[in-house]
Amino acid sequence: MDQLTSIASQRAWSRARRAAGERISFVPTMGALHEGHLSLVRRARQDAKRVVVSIYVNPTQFDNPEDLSAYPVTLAADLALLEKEGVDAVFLPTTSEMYPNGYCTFVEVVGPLTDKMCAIARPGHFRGVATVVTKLFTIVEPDSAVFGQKDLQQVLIISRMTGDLALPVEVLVSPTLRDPDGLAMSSRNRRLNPEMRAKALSLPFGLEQANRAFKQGERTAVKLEELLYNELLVHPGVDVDYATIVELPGFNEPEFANDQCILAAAVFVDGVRLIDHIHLGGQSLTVAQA
Ligand code: PAJ
Repeated sequence: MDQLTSIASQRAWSRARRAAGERISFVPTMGALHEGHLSLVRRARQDAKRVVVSIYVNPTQFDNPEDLSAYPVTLAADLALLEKEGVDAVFLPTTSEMYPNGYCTFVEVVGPLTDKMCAIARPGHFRGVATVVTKLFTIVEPDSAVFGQKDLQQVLIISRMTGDLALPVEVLVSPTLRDPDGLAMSSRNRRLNPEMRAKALSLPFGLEQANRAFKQGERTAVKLEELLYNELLVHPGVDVDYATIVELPGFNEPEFANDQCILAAAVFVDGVRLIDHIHLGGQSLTVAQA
């Protein structure tokens, strides 16, 4: 597995592979890798002969400096996992190259995708994501890139941006991986002690309660959202950032839900921010909670 730390070396690596007629699939990450990330690597492997993974904790997408400094870094373990997956190259850029002194260029997606949910709670977050992903695409020059459905708003924004800017990258979406107890895997889960984790399970549990009500005929969006709030708010230390029903693909907030809708939420569990969503009418979640 090649480790590349400069833009020039990654670009040269990619160009040599493409000159040899090899397809490249790319998985951008911020490290602290778990099985969810590895499932994206496997999806990339199905798509292309060569797989590149980047590990970079992108400072411009953190609206809160404490969140950035608390972000877990586990590089040696990450590299061992990627090596085992047969990844061809890992790109480990430096901030001095990604954001050189005087950096002042950003990519911003506007409109319904960025006027609600995580965009409200985390001002500038998606601008940072869109900017770093655009830059990574121009460095790695992949044929395809794989993103997790777990970060649904993120992948919709990236798909939109890639299409709008005619970037020559196929955006692939991979399903959310969950731990056996039902919690969506996330690098932030490392910060949950057992008590916090039990509280965090109210998120997938509440989503499933709402999904069940939807399947039984409830369509009023606020009522479905309320079912989720009711599960979340009984736990001291759980703060709800948002719980919102949006309709795909337009990302509007309907008064009445239908089977094109998702219920998405972000919560703080004793200060740790977690997100999750469920497709209403879709597959049920099994959650280990009373
Ligand atoms: P990070 O949070 O490290 O996630 C990297 C990729 O893994 C994202 O596409 C995310 O959706 C996916 N992922 C995370 N948890 C997952 C799970 N449980 N199941 C499936 N996929 C999962 O998202 C980012 O990094 C950054 O914003 C990035 C795109 C790298 C830009 O900096």
